[in-house]
Amino acid sequence: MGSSNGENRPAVGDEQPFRIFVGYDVREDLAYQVCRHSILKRSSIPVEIIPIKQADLRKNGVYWRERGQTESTEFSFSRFLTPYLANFKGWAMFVDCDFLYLADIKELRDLIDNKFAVMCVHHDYTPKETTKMDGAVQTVYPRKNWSSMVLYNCGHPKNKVLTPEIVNTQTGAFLHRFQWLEDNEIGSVPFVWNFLEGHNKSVEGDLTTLPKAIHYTRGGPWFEAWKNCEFADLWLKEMEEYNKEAEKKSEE
Ligand SMILES: [Mn+2]
Repeated sequence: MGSSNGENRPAVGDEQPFRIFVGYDVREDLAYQVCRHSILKRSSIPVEIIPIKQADLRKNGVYWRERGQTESTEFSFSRFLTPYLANFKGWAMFVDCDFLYLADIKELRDLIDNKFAVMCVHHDYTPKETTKMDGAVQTVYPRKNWSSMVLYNCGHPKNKVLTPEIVNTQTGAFLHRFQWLEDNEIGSVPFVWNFLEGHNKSVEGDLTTLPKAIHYTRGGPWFEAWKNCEFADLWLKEMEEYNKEAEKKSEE
């Protein structure tokens, strides 16, 4: 099992799949399918991919909050049910559906350190100016985009806070800024695991800055308006592969 020898490694049995909860939105089914495909295809460890579907959560009585105007996706808040859905045991990952994986998820899982309650990319969104035009304020807030890909230490006592009751009633600021945690309980992973299309850049000649997971946070090629965005070709290639395999399966 790799070269890791730290005693902070999680107690993950080889046979237990790594659980990945993916935010699902009915308008972006294809994005979800392609994201899932990109993880499974490159993974050298067993993984279980579980879509977080709001309709199912509502049916099961674990999600009941009304949809607010600031919610851009169906999983804006339900994502924080990840530790609950993982039975508050072991580690599990949450990721938006607008990600494309280019690397083995094992590399990310191997970064897990039990001393943290969560781990994520610490994006720095300090704005140069807040643009105010016709009363429209650019939404810039601390820890923006941190919650889009999170490794949750589901068994960590601090994460017990994330009950359905709390997830359904707490503010966006409380949840998205991880306010149930102290700063030193939030571990950091390299930005290449949440490489923001249109924001992050690779440095020429520096292989450590090449994206391992592209986040089409502004919108991806599955939307007409974004079909020419950066890295669109990579996503479209993955989509073609997914389509071919789905077609083959339906013929069987
Ligand atoms: Mn996103």
